[in-house]
Formats: sequence, structure tokens, C-alpha cells
Amino acid sequence: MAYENIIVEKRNGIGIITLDRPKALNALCAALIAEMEQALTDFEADDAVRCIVLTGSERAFAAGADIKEMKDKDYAEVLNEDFITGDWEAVSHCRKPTIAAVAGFALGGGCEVAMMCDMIIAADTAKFGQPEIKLGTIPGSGGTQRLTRAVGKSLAMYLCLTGEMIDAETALTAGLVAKVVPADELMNEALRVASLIAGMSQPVVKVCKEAVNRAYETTLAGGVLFERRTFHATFALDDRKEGMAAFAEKRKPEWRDR
Ligand code: DAK
Repeated sequence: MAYENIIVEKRNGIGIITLDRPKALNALCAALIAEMEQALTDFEADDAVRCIVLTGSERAFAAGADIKEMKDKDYAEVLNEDFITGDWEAVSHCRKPTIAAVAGFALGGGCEVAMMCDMIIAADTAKFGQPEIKLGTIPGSGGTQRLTRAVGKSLAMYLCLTGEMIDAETALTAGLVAKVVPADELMNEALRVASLIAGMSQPVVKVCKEAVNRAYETTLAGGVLFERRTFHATFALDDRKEGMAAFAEKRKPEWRDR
């Protein structure tokens, strides 16, 4: 498929989606979101893709949903069409591991898409914020929910109620991002981390991701039980046997993804 708002590549088992709408700081117009959904669907179906990196430009990961596209919509319209909801959820529904590599602005829907990824690696230039309040609205794709779970109530309230941004170091301290690197090392580091994940047994990666995500949806006891049973279930995999045998034999495991 020919894309107009994103660039899609595959490198050594890693699928890379680069948001590419520079004239609008990668504002997430409906066409861009639909293209991103299509690229993710294709990567999900492609056995050669073992980890996905989502990134933007040096200046912006994404400056939010496209305000110019939204501004004339009315309540009945957004309610009736369930305004751009399905495509937005593609990132959070992806079963393969996803890394957001963020430089520059990650605002509003841009911050929300980054938070839908399994982890965020930030350049030291990254700025995160939920400025919707300054537009007379509120976050619409998890900003009040995922952000609060990531950084706690006080900082989430501060970001959502003032619309101010935080820098990469503050995001790191707050637990929003996994690590911060110099801007010119962002993609190298994101690809290094993606390669590590791509080199693991894929069914184990899948259930590990499901177990971590379960922490957001359940009680501690329920989550620990889910984890325990999933841990037990890995004993049905050839790769669990191989991983432990390889350790005992002081060699590298050879995963079969089964
Ligand atoms: N939408 C449309 N165009 C945008 C944009 C945006 N979000 N952000 C920037 N642009 C455009 C600017 O209009 C400008 O275009 P021209 O005037 O050159 O034509 C160009 O990008 C460059 O921007 P600036 O000239 O403003 O650049 P600066 O460096 O001066 O400022 C900035 C950068 C990021 C601080 C500023 O552009 C800004 O404040 N942008 C808006 C940020 C914002 O408010 N973001 C939140 C948008 S609301 C939902 C899912 C998600 C959402 C809602 C519902 N559902 C699933 C239901 C999400 C909502 C949002 O994200």
C-alpha cells in the first residue's frame, strides 16, 4: 500500500513506522491514523516482524490529533461516528511488542499514542503534555487514564488541568518513559532494544506482554494468579525447555517460536 503520512520499513525483524506529516508536526489526521492502523495490521500478520518501533521526526513525535480537522465537528457527529475511535485503538490492541521512540513534541493524542505502546524511549528533546484543556476539551484517547496510571494522580492532574508540558528527564523520573538518550542516538537505541526483544522467543514475548498489561486491568491477587498460571503454561513450550537447557549447557538458546 502507498502511504502518504507515514513511512514503513522492515529491518532485521523490526517493523518501523515513522510518522511523516512534517507540515503539521505529525498531527494525527484521520488519514494518518488509518494508515498507521493498516501498517500495524500488516506487521501483526507478518511473521518476519518480531517487534515494532513507532517514531516521528526530530521536531515532533506527534503534536496531537489534527485540530483543524476536528474544529467544526459537532457533538452528534462525533458521537454518531464514534469519532476516529477504532483506528486509534490499533496500537493498544497490537499483540506484538511496540516501542515508541519519541523526540520533540508528544502532545495530546501524540502522547496518548506513545503511551499505548509497550514502552517509550525518549530523546532528551522530548516534551510530553495533554494540552486539550487549552482547546476547551479533554484528552480523548486515554490521556486521563494511562497517564494517571503511569505517573500518578498529582502529575497527571497537573498536566491535564494546566496543559503544560514536561521534559524528558521529568518524564523519566515520573515513570512515563523507560529511558532517555541524546537525540542523535534515539533510533539506534530504540532499534537496539527492539533487536533484544526480537531475539526472544515470540510466544513467550506475547504472554509476557499480556501479563504486564494485566496489571492495569485487575486486582493484585488476580494479576499474580494470571501470571502464575501463564508461567506454568510456558512449561508447555519447546522454547522454555530450550532456554533452560541452553543455560545449563552454557550456550545460546536457539528459539523455535513454539
Ligand atoms: N493539529 C493541526 N495542526 C497542527 C497541530 C495540531 N495538533 N499542531 C501543530 N500544527 C500545525 C500548526 O498549525 C502549524 O501549521 P501552519 O500554521 O504552519 O500551517 C504547524 O503545525 C507548525 O506548528 P507551529 O507553528 O504552531 O509550531 P510551534 O513550534 O510554534 O509550536 C506546538 C509547536 C506543538 C507547541 C504548537 O503547534 C501547538 O500547540 N500545537 C497544538 C498542540 C495541541 O493542542 N495538541 C492537542 C490536540 S487535541 C480521540 C483521540 C485523540 C484525541 C481526541 C479524540 N478519540 C479516539 C476520540 C486527541 C486530541 C488532541 O490531541
